Amino acid sequence: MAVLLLAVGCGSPAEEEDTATPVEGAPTLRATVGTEESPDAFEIALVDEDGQPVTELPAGEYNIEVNDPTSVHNFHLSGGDGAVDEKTSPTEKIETVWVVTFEPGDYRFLCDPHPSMNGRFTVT
Ligand SMILES: [Cu+2]
Repeated sequence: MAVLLLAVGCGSPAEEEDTATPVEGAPTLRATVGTEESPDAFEIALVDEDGQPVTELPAGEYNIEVNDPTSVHNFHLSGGDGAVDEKTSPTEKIETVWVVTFEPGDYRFLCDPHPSMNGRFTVT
């Protein structure tokens, strides 16, 4: 049985089975739930490299740095008619990287236990 460890304040994060190797040259997005000050805050966000909320993206491959520092929320990203469906666990605190290929279409992200925490964007 795999034991998942979250390294806190440590230079070498534990390797997670579902942590992908970031693709060089692919844009990086950041997916977060909660806030730095308050991990349990009812906030969810997907931002680009400049920290701007994602509303529209060109299709292609992306690295998504996921930060889910809370055991009450999760981050669930899906869309593109099934092109992408990735999520963290609501009960698990995790930092991970997803490598996804966005096909044109509508996408949304939400917290499954609190679906009013959500956002959407379009890939063209
Ligand atoms: Cu939630």
